[in-house]
Amino acid sequence: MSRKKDELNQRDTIDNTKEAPLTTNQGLPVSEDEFSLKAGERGPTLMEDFHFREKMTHFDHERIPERIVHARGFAVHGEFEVYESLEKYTRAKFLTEPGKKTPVFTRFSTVAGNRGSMDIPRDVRGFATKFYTEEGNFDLVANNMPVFFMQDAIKFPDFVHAVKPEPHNEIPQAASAHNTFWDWVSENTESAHMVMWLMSDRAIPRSLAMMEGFGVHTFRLVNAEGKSHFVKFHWKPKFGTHQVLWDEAQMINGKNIDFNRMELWQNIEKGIPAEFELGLQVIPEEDEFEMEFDILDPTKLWPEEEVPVQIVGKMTLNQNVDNYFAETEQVAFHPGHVVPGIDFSNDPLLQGRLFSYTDTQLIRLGGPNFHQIPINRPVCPFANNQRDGYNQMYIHKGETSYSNNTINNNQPEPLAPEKGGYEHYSEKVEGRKVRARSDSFKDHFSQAKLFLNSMSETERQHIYDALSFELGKCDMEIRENAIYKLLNKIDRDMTEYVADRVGVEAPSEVEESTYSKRSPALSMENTEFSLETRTVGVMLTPDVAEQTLKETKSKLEEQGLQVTFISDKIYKIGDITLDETFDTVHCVLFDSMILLKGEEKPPAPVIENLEIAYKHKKAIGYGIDSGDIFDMLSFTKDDKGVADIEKDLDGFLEAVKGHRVWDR
Ligand code: HDE
Repeated sequence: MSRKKDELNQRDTIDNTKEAPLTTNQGLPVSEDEFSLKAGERGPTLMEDFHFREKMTHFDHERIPERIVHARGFAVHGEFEVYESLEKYTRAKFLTEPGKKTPVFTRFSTVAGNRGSMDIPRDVRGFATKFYTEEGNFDLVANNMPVFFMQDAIKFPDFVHAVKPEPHNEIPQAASAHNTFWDWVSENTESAHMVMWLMSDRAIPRSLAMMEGFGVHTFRLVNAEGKSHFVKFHWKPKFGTHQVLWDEAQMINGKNIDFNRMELWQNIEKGIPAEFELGLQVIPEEDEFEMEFDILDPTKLWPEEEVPVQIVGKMTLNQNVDNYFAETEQVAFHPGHVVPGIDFSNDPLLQGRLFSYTDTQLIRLGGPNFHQIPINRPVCPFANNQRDGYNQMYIHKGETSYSNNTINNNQPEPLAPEKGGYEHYSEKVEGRKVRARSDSFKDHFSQAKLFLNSMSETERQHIYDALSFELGKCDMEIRENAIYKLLNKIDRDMTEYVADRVGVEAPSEVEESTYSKRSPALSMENTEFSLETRTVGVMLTPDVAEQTLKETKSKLEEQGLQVTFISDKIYKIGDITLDETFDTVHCVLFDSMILLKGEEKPPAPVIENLEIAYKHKKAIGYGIDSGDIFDMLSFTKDDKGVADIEKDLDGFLEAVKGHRVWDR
């Protein structure tokens, strides 16, 4: 168990699984909880019923405002360990003491949808981690995309208003496929690079454990000698970075709105953690101006081929929460929660975030003491002269709440930097007060093109299709603007394709970016591939032999696959009870499908499930006696990624491991 979870369990839980009398909040045992106090059996309820009043009042106040962005989230406890000391870069203790396990809490989220929206809209994913270090909390408040929509925080409210459901009718939920989003990005072309990411398969992740994480901004690491390096933070998932198809995502959202969160929850309950390695891209301070873009610009990434990602540690997420509201909903992240040895850059987006996050908690969590909520509390001691306020949970002892004082020997007292006190990096800054943006931020299109250049053929096609879907949902004027002002500045081929699909005449002038570099690391096809946590839905007829089922299951499970037996109703074959029916699951919820059939005709949904799995490029396996099913299907046994699991199990497994059979 992670130490934070240990601490929560020791100090802050009420265990309702243990036998205990039902009481009011004042501790008074209650003798009746089903009938309110009335004047006569059929008479009015009495004001004096304090139990009814308390129960109802508490219920009436159960909700807090959801996050303005990242409302839908799912969080997990775990731990982080650095591989080797990073003392050459930073004095942060959790990054310089290999062997030390730092408790962490990671919240994954979608951005635009509300708390009850679906798990796989086309959207950015939040990936926020709180490290409970001995020097205080460090929050790495990251996303699964390495750049952002704008270069200056002052535009964030405009952008969020544009992407959220439209204000007059609250439509659409959790989607960027509407007029106001496309209007905004067309008029604010600094978003071009991020729009490419949003239209890519990164926006529809197969699993929360199959996403990269990026700190987006340039931060600083400062070592004990005071030397500073610029740094970008990365998370690299052990299982690789993988997606679902857009058509599949739309079906999953209907069949199981909780698809991503349920998978993570269930895997952790089964003892399969989600693992991510921490990576750093580092640029020494003296090389600040060596890149072909401004490293303070949050719409630019540092190509990994130019600035390699050094893998420095591992995060293991292995414990589910005990209570969603207390932990996942009340956790408060802030990019300004840093520890000695980690500092900021002047990225104007980061600078604005440093204000916004505390401000938002004040309304969301109801006052300035949200750091005292168990999930937000540091695991190290904390003391200062801040007092009182809503929801004060501590009894501060002593007469002084000010410094300097003599009465209390001036305690608590600042600590010198050599002893661990935080010291801001003493960067030299000068300039006139201006509302302006540096010329070095003006190139909006080169990296949008870099991203497109780096895609595989399939990934590029998916971007074209996503654009055709999204713009197809907009009014004609908006489509034209997006094509003329945004797409045409990035890539001509993309512009012509999308213009044709959405009924817009392609611009006569070719204005595409001529940027020709590629960064292979940006393609999801150059990532890890693993069978671990992959799922297979095995469809059955009742006359399949028990032995066949057992053997198939154990062969697949040996490889790390998770097997679900499906048929038209729940029945037993020998001592095996089937897991699911076609009423409860569908092929879109699995990575691969197998048909095991005897003499009996398979249930009708088998054909639909096989056809859709094939369309979604999934591995398809069939057992002995299942060969005649192909007479009823639009594809054949010889198609790619279709395998007889008796004779060619390896072929089937290879197709599952490859994630999808793109060249089918
Ligand atoms: Fe956030 N963002 N953001 N953001 N953000 C919030 O804080 C904001 C940005 C990110 O699981 C809010 O507590 C501004 C970039 C994550 O609780 C709010 C700007 C990145 C989460 C806020 C940005 C992020 C948030 C809403 C532009 C990637 C969810 C609730 C200047 C590096 C954290 C809250 C969680 C949440 C403001 C841009 C990541 C309103 C003003 C860039 C993962 O404070």
